[in-house]
Amino acid sequence: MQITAEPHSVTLDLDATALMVIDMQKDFLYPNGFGAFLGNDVTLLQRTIRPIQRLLTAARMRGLLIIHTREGHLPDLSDCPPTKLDRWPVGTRIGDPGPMGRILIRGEEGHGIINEVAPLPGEIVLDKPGKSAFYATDLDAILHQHGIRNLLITGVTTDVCCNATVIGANDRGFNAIVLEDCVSSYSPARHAATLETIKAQGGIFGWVTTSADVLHILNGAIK
Ligand code: TIU
Repeated sequence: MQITAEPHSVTLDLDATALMVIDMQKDFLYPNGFGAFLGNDVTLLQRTIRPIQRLLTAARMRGLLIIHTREGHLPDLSDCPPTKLDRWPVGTRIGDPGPMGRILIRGEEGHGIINEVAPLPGEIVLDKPGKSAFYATDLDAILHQHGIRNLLITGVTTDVCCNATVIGANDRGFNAIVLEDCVSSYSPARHAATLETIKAQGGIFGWVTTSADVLHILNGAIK
């Protein structure tokens, strides 16, 4: 099946396609989370919620593999390199007390996925200690086990964890297809620049499309 995308259309075998919902965590999206505490405008990220909800509904109907990720570390920080702590002021570092529990620590309130796109029982929830969903996780093995070749990329933020995952996917031989209305950044300029880079040079890292284009395909292919 061909899907409309930039820089050119892409063939999408739905049986070899997974939907990735990256880091839709309370600390990044809720007004009382860590992102907002740092002064970011979380409404920029919240605009992804509705289209991701619609996509999840269609993907569940079609039986697509769905993978949710959460960025976070172990409570003793044994999986967090000191270099990821030192460069920020005390009080804003991973593991410090934040508005919704310890910042980016597994099990804390802010680390949880927002209620609006909560995973259903049986869906994969992948905890990752890095920005890329491939770093120090079983993602590569999971995708091979399920015969996945294409990743539909949604979540936050466009420029950080989504981009890192797109680059990791491309290097490992997966097609990354980013849904531009389902990803967002705290910076509209970085969001736009990231999408521009992904689709540059004939699709140097992958493709950019919209949820409407994907829904068109999914809804026409309900089993
Ligand atoms: N998930 C993700 O993108 N983590 C970040 O730290 N993003 C920022 O934009 N800071």
